[in-house]
Amino acid sequence: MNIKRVAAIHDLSGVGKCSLTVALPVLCAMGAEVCALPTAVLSTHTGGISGFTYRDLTDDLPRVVRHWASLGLKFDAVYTGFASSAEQLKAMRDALPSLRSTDTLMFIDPVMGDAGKLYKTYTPEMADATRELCAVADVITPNRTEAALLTRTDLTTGVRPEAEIRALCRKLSDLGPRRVALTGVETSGGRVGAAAWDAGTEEFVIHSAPIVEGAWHGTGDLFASVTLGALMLGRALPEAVGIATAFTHGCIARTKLNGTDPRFGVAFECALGELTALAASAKNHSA
Ligand code: PXL
Repeated sequence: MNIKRVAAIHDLSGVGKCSLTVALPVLCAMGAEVCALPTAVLSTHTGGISGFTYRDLTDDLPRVVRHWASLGLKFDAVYTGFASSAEQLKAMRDALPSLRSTDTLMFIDPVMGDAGKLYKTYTPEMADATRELCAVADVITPNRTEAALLTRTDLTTGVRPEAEIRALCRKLSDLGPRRVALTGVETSGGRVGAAAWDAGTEEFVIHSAPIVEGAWHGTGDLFASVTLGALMLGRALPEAVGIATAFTHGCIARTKLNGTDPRFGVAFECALGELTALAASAKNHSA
């Protein structure tokens, strides 16, 4: 079986499971080869933890990409997330032609902020550069805050009419990507989940699970990584979003039960076998 290769361009935060420390195990469990290109190295992520160390790797990105290109490497997906600078986001865009072939999936998680605020190290210039990067994406996975920033609309919260969520997804796909997975979508009955929108087919679905009160760090990265893994196993976006929503909810619920500090990420490790089983069943179907 042909192993899919992903270029994962995110930060490496040593503590506080997010970004590469989530993307690597999740995508490997789903049968992909992950080539990591760190955008920064931090002692911890920046959400709710002070005193973190931060090494900006903006200068390294073009050099790594040049070396990879010189080796003739091609990627089935390019997966980007948390960046260090507007310059680095522009460099990601410039790097794409040498990383992609005609059928490479450009999967862009426009990481910028949450709960109505930019992350500590993000600037308005970085938000503009992220919007420009989304123009070359096939799939984007913003949360509600990031969707508002990308579309330059006001953030709305709580349960919203389905027509409003669909219109927001359409605005996001108007920026360039044909497919959108929008997270943090609340539905009635105390549920939250994600919408999947395909501007090509106009298909729109919302998958949700019960809300578990709390601020669950790294769950956007977990959701995006599982969604990408499922797409690479041949699932369509609506199904991939359903898988990622259920998996993310399971990890959050387990973390709540465990009672660990939510700033340090959710308990996903013991559930990686579920993702491997999914990959094994895809392999059996295609065998
Ligand atoms: O999960 C998003 C994220 C990724 N990387 C770093 C972060 C955050 C959110 O706070 O700080 C370094």
